[in-house]
Amino acid sequence: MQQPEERDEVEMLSLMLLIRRFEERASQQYQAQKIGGFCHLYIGQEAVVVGAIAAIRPDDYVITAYRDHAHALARGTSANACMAELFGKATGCSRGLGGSMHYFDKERHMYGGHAIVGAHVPLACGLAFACKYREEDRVTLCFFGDGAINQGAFHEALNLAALYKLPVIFICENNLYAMGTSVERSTALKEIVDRAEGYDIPGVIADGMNFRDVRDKLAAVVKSIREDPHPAFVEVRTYRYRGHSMSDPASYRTKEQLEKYRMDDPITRLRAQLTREGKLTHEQFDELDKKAKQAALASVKFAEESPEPPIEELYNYTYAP
Ligand SMILES: Cc1ncc(C[n+]2csc(CCOP(=O)(O)OP(=O)(O)O)c2C)c(N)n1
Ligand SMILES: [Mg+2]
Repeated sequence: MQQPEERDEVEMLSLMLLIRRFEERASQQYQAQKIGGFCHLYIGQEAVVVGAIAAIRPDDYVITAYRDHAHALARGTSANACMAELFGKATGCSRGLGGSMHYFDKERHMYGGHAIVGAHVPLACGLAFACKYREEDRVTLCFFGDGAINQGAFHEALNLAALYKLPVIFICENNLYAMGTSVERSTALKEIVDRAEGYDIPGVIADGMNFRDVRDKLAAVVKSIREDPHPAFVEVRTYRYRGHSMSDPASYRTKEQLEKYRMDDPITRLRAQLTREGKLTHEQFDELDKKAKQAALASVKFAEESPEPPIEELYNYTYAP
């Protein structure tokens, strides 16, 4: 089987570029009022999900909160299906009925897209329990923000995961803010990773601006879980360049702070690493970026030309039959 470090890093860089260019287009289409409802962009955090995906197999499970475009794209859901979902079209990955916060792709084991902060953390335990019960060696990656760690559901889930030794990795994407509230104002602990210790779950910190650090830390955790099922916690330190959602001017933080993280951009960093090592030329990078931009643009055309879901669909899929 392919080992994580063998996953082509150039391919992973292209994936980060696709995510970034897709979201830039989504932002533009939102401003043009082609997209309704909420829309939370992931720009700046790309190395977190791409690093994590590089450490797992396609049959492992992924579940996340509402900042979910990147998680679906990283799992291989097409840019077309993702953009069509934002447009509320029938060709979207949730048939146009979910929108930005409720992406879903069962075939690729991407189990949402969940809008209630912390509510999907127990669901991750359910997914992991199912895998363990069926004696499969799959791991479940559960992504959530720094804002979720003070929710009751989060604590109940970690406790049960530890008791049942569930093969689940809790990945806290610590981007320093939950809406406009900084993590220092919401959380008494200095280091979020210490939350795991209270449940006897091993914890590790990864640099979310560095693809290789995220991939390598995750790969080590995944390896130990496959050998002997247990939960783990990874705090990934990252930053979102945009506001919480499209309607947030992000005036609660300084220009200097944003600039500091932009200078440490995850795409620029991986590009520089690969260029320095002679694995990527400037021309090749430009070509990858051009392809990502074309895919994002084509997804807008696809979404625009796709049909609306039929009105009879409106009340379908709300409850399981
Ligand atoms: C239970 C609940 N309370 C409040 C909200 C409103 N809300 C939406 S996002 C959010 C902040 C969450 O921040 P974080 O978990 O750090 O994720 P990030 O947006 O940084 O990715 C809040 C409070 C919600 N969706 N669910
Ligand atoms: Mg946050």
